[in-house]
Amino acid sequence: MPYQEPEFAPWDGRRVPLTFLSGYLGAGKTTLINELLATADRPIAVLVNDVGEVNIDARLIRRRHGDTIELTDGCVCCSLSEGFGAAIDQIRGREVPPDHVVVELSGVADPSRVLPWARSAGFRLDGVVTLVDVDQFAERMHDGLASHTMEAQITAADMLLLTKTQLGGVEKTAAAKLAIAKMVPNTLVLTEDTATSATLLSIGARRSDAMGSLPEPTLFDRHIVERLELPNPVERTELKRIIDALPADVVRAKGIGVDASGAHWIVHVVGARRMVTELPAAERLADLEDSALVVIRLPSNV
Ligand SMILES: Nc1nc2c(ncn2[C@@H]2O[C@H](COP(=O)(O)OP(=O)(O)O)[C@@H](O)[C@H]2O)c(=O)[nH]1
Ligand SMILES: [Mg+2]
Ligand SMILES: [Zn+2]
Repeated sequence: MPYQEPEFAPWDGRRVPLTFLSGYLGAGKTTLINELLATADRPIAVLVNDVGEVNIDARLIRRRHGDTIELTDGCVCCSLSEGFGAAIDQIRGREVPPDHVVVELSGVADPSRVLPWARSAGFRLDGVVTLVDVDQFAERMHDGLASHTMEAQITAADMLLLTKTQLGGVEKTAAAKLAIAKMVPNTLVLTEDTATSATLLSIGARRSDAMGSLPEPTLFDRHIVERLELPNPVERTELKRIIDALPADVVRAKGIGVDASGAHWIVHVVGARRMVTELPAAERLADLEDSALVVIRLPSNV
């Protein structure tokens, strides 16, 4: 059933600003949200969309931030529009609105396809912030599918944030800046050291205020999402061996493994960078009923 806009305006007509955080797989969206929340001095509701069936991001954010709603098992721009509508309804039903809503879009989402949600009754679009991982940028832009996705994300942005500039180094950062300036010469580009939560969350984008029509649910993106079961328990060295053996067409993988001593190991694969780090004991997930990796690949014949 298509989404039905409510007839009433909640909160005496006040509209809560909503920010979309976009950016390709592994760009640093969840990390940024955790940083924003750590310094936030006002109530922020967070919606996290993850393409895999295990929404690790939402679980990790919720550990620190109670007001987190997860949108799992599909990309909101392709297939999950009803889930998004339900989440928005849930917030709209509150007596006291949050000060701001931040939506982490999936790494394969085209933000322009979800913009109408930000103009739904009770909300207004503050802006689209797209993160660009300068360490991965050049390599991903050489792939037809990934570059198509990244271009859509960059073009839709009101503000761009370059991430991993230290990891990528001066040359990759400069090359990414140059390519982006050619693509979107009028869009403000920030780096981690120039961005603050105030700049990211008060863009005040001037776009049409009408709700507009939602696009038909279609598969915008053809990344392949798979689930790889992990042994349980699994030792750190074994996890490292498993991710090092992943094929080269894997652009992103993540998951949490638990070893025999009960330690939680979080796995991050972003392109060729493959990491296993220990989750602080305070952030362990009591509800971690299964340990699996979400593995995202590019189809080979694009
Ligand atoms: N060096 C570096 N690593 C980062 C930065 N931001 C994120 N990461 C790492 O990149 C990986 C993916 O980050 P995440 O926030 O999960 O990306 P998301 O998929 O866009 O939500 C994790 O291993 C992060 O620790 C950054 O600014 N610098
Ligand atoms: Mg994330
Ligand atoms: Zn999508």
